[in-house]
Amino acid sequence: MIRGLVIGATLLVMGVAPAYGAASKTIKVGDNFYLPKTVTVNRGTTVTWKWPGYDEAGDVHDVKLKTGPKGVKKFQSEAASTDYSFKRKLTVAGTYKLICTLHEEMTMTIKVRK
Ligand SMILES: [Cu+2]
Repeated sequence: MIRGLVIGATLLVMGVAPAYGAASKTIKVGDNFYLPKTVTVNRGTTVTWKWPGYDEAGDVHDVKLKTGPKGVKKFQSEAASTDYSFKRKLTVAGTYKLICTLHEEMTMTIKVRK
């Protein structure tokens, strides 16, 4: 009886493991670049763009979805120079092209796996 409960509990934990291990990826926002510039993630990954802290504050940047997979709503962060972050959970597979609207050379690509 006890043994059965333990196995049941173990299966339950395994069953919820994917949600527990939900992926995340952080992108650094610099002058004038995103790092990394190209990244591949699993579907459902939460991507966080992180602006520098006060000590490393630079120019003002934002991040905007220029083109994405069909059906994905465009998004855009605030424009900020420091102590800011912006996150988006990417649930649709495909290629996401992002740009800083203040610096057209500042681009990045995210590929979301199927
Ligand atoms: Cu910028």
